[in-house]
Amino acid sequence: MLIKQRPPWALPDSAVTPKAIYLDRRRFMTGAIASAASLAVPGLLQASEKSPGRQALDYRAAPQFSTDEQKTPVDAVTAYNNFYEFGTGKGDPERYAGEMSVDPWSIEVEGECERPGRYALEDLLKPHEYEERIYRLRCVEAWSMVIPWVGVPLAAVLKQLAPTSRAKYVYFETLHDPKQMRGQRSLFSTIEWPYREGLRMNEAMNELSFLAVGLYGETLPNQNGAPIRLVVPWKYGFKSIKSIVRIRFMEERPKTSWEMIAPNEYGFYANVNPEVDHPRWSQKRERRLPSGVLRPNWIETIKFNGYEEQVAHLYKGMDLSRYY
Ligand SMILES: Nc1nc2c(c(=O)[nH]1)N[C@H]1C(S)=C(S)[C@@H](COP(=O)(O)O)O[C@H]1N2
Ligand SMILES: [Mo]
Repeated sequence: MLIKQRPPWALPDSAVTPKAIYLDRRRFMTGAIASAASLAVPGLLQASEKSPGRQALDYRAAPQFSTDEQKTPVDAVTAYNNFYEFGTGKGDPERYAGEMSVDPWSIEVEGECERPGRYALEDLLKPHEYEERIYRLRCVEAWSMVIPWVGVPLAAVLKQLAPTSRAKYVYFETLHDPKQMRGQRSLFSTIEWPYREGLRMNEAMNELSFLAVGLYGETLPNQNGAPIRLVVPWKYGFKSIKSIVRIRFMEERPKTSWEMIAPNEYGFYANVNPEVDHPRWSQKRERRLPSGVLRPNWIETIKFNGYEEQVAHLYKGMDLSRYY
């Protein structure tokens, strides 16, 4: 296990969550009166109503990975999405991701590791305790959210697979199944399926890298990448690949989807950086959702999305305007 020190930006969960919800969450965690708790907690009830198939998860809060910023309401988190497998409109994933079946689910593990093979998702997750982490998510399109994820540290899962010393990168793929994913049947898609992403090994092992299986205390809605997706909070959202079916340890840097489409616009690193503009728009500011025409809610973008202290050391000596 990593030994965690409380970083200075940490706040206890009780400071960012209304007290009634906080108290009820404690009851949830001890497994007591789950149904009574959901009646008493409007936030959770709302989440269940949105996606009737969602299950409550057992997890412990990880307050050292929290923020005092306001969480984005669950309605926005689950209705304004990027998941091109179901279409390019922000509402398409909520509308169509229900056409994907996520149970049973397995992940193929391959490449430079000592325990390759096909793992049922439950088996991969069994050794780990779920935790909640409230992270900012900053899309390259200049909007952002604050999302309470539930899941496990990526490092813990990768260590269990025993990468060899030749593993310098880890690569991920999303499900490719045009029968279930209507966006993959589209003739106009720019993405060469499956959706692909990757991290350098030391980025993947960083304490912030996370595999989410839930949000707002319940299993992930399909549109957010059920049953398991990556969350890399200091990078643009496209790195946080959804509905993962393959993990490959590699010696060479993998080809990743957005870099394949437009390498001059989307780099492999994709670290949030207000000093490096996208060729077609500024990255200095972002719309914090919910945002509307009358209240666009523009805020300043922060380098590494505010996680500089945890990750800046990974890029020492690198020219971030070249390795964007
Ligand atoms: N497989 C897959 N993963 C994906 C995407 C996608 O289109 N397909 N979009 C990415 C982008 S651009 C963003 S901003 C985030 C959005 O995550 P959310 O919808 O849960 O907010 O998912 C990322 N993961
Ligand atoms: Mo994005």
